[in-house]
Amino acid sequence: EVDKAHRASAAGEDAGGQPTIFSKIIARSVPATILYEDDKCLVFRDVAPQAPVHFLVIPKRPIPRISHVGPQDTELLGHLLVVAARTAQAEGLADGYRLVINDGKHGAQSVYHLHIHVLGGRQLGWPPG
Ligand code: IU
Repeated sequence: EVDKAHRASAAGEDAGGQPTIFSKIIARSVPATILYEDDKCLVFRDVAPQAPVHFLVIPKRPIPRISHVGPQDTELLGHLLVVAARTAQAEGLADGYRLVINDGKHGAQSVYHLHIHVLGGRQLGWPPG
């Protein structure tokens, strides 16, 4: 099971063996509004925003989900958080914002390429649904 997940991850594929839409956004074969890019990550606006500002921070290396990470991912995950915070600042979210990572079925994850949601620009409620 672990081997299967690692093979899928290395290939940028979901559980069904298909490349995810986010691999296509990284490859520029599907358009997106890109806010930031470096050698390790890409930041783009969510196509169905749930707040006035809603963008996604994704690693270029296609880790399928947060529950699949290991110690080798520590530096990359830290980088994604720093980029999320810096992009939130650049987007003017001085009054605060929320980071969300959905994992698996109960987490309502729909795209199996790890992504950090950043939502802001309005008062958010708690707890989430
Ligand atoms: P989730 O955490 O896997 O549920 O979030 C996937 C997000 O990806 C969701 O907010 C979608 O609106 C978003 N998204 C996108 O921005 N562009 C796309 O082409 C697709 C999904 I498909």
